[in-house]
Amino acid sequence: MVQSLWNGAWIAALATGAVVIVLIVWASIFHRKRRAKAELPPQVRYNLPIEILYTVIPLVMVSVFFFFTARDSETLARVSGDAPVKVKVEAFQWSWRFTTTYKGQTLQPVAGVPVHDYNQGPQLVLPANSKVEFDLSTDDVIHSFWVPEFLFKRDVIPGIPEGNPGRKFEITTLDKRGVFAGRCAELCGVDHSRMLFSVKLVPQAEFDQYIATQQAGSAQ
Ligand SMILES: [Cu+2]
Repeated sequence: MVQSLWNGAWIAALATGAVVIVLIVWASIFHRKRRAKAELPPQVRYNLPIEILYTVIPLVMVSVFFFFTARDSETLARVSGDAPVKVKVEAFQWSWRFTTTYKGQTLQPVAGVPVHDYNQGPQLVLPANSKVEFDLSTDDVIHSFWVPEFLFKRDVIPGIPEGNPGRKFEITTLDKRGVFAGRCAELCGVDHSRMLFSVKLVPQAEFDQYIATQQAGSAQ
């Protein structure tokens, strides 16, 4: 959905740009000032039909953009509440703490420190092709949770109380395995660029195994 919104916005912007450029070129070639004539060309001031056209066309264009953006962001912001995996994301200067809850079990948090390479940052393990609900919070400044491969980004804003729907979002993870880079996308201080993490997507069976080993580890 994000990809098609992005593509559609580019096509619309390029089409608008093409029309504008063609009109500019056409006007500058065919409506140059004639050397022999010094008088003003015909004026279109107070020409009601043309002024209505100038107003209506941009309004229609903006409305179309707005319609698709509002429609898609409404869908993207929806949280069903029935995601099997829930992740509490705590952003801080300058890393992340992830606490995963799965089937009623909450794992030990995974926390990181500022690093130069996302592979060294804290790693969030998630099942592939599964619904995951995120709850974002921070105690210091505004951060932004961003996994570029997910085509989704959400600001982490301090001061939003727990349970507020504005902290939550839900995605269905990609249907492939791999380790994907994650970063903070809001300039949040001196080590902002080192606020890196990774998301590892694994098949469901491997995720269950991971949960089991984590629980065994935390029980000792
Ligand atoms: Cu940050």
